[in-house]
Amino acid sequence: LGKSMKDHLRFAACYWHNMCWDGADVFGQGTFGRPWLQPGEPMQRAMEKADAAFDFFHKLSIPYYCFHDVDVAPEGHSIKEYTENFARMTDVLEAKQEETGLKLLWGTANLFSNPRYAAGGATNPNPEVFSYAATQVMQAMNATKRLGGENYVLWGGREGYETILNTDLRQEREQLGRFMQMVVEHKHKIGFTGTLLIEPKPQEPTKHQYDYDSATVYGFLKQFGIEEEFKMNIEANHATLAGHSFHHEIATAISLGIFGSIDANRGDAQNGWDTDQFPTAVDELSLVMYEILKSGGFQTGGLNFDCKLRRQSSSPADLFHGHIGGMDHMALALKKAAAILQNDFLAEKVAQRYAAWSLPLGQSIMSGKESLASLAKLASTNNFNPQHVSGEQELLENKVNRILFG
Ligand code: ASO
Repeated sequence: LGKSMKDHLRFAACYWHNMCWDGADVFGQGTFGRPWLQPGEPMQRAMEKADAAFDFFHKLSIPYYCFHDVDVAPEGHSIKEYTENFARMTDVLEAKQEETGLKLLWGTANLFSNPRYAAGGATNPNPEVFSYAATQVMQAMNATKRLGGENYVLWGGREGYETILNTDLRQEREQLGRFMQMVVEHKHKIGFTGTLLIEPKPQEPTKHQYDYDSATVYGFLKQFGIEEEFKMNIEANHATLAGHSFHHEIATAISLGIFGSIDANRGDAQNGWDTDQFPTAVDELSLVMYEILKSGGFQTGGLNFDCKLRRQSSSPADLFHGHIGGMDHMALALKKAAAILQNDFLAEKVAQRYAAWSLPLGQSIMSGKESLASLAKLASTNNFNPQHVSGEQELLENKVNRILFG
């Protein structure tokens, strides 16, 4: 593998599902009753939450964590209060990181929970909402830089629309594009050396989300000339909601040169929405790890458990079981991926399949020397009668499955 297992498995736990969610869903109230989620003085509760969070992360021996601005600090009633609270909690996080040795995989801003974002943050018809969103992202980027964060994530939670009848698609895309350009400008202004990550997701929470999947996001980045500035944070469950497999989304992002990091969870076929279950599908995870290993492993990204307990499973001990199980499954997947890579019959078969493209005809086509007419002439002069190239799909699937399940 060229690296130790630990270097490949850059695990992170998230603040939001573990510390901020009480088990509430659209059909029922919270079931978890964590002390720091009870009513009380907001900053006091934020401090208790930070104590519990770092105690939990430390006991898990997980190397990284991730957070949104409003997971760690109370929003307050004004921008001033928001900024002060967040600055105070950034100090707290910094001290706790030093104490525990925990590192920040990425920070981000929540532009989707507050009612002001009901019609989007960057894509909102009101430029004042856009400006509020800009404030939050600037503060969260600054905090991420200060805390030594290795990446900054942008998930466009509410950047989408419910009906085209009241939506100016061109205007909203332009707004989102300008917003992302500002993020890039700010990154360079403050000298943040981490990676900017866009996280695609379709279907939810708005009926149509602009950042539908990897390929859509790539097209969007190209439109605004910022494709060199972003990589992607790919989530298993988001991939399946887009009608893809997790494997497909990772392989697509790698092939486009924009793979960055992972939100690990379980995207099983029965999911009707983003259920954020702990990852346990070893076969899918192995193929994902195979792609990542083959492409050289994680650079600044890692494996963030964007996972939550089921609401009937309120015991804090289950949080440990969920994460430990997730880490075990990922480690097993890494071993299986390494086994596929050793004597890499897949790479060999793929290379054989496309070998003709390195011969004179293939090279001449790809170097731009040919046209439709020149190829038509060549094909008829030489009386081309090409044979079908076998994909050997059954053979390869059986061989891979023997490693995964054998
Ligand atoms: C919560 C979402 C997750 C995303 C995070 C960042 O569940 O997919 O990574 O917010 O905004």
